[in-house]
Amino acid sequence: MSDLQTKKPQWWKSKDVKITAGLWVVFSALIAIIGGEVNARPMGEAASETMANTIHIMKLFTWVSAPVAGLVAAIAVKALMQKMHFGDNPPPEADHQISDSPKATAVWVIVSALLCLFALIFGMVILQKDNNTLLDVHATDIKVTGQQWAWNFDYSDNGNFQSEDLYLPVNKPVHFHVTSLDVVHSFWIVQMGIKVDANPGYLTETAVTPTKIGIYDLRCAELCGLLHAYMQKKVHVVSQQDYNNWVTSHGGTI
Ligand SMILES: [Cu+2]
Repeated sequence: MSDLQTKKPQWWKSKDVKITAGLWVVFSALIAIIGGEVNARPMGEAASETMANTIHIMKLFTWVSAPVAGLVAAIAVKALMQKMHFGDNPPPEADHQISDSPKATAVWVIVSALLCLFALIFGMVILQKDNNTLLDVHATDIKVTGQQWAWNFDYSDNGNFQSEDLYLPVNKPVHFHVTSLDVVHSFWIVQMGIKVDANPGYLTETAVTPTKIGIYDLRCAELCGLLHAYMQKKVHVVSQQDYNNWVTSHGGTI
């Protein structure tokens, strides 16, 4: 003890700190890779900029927060490895170097505040980008009606014909006006990263620009009764020419 009182302890040179730092690096890398890369893979390839942004922001936030989670995990595991106590004697008093240190508290508070600010600002920029499609006056308007357990589409900009199939032209913004005839459903185009509740008596809105020709999944994302799991459809994203042909073959106009 007398040594500690006369000489400032160089805590960062202690074996405990070195082991904790090593664990911190390992846990941070594991959390970043599993949380970011592995989790993003089952989401599939993005079929819109909205989805690409969603995947990007999910990976970025995971990478940024991984060192925080990694540090907590490292300290917890190190404490569990070391502070086991056997026998009848009480354990020695804990060392309060970090919890009593104003410097450590300041670093923790400032780093947390900066991370929150980063998440807030970056998230708002992405949200604003996504909302731009909603305001696009050239977007194709489609009314979406959910009911137990099917989806119907009114192509209001193409002669107002109705269809049970959802066809969209590639690289053209689409504005969905969503409602329900019975209970609450949720309109979710998985690979395009858009989802909005379908409420009876109300219109909710979402918009997207499909960027890849292909067949994608539309699912109901709100438990809506017995056959909820089957309330799904395919979304066909086609070229403008194929879209025009499909519309006219269903009695619509271009
Ligand atoms: Cu449902």
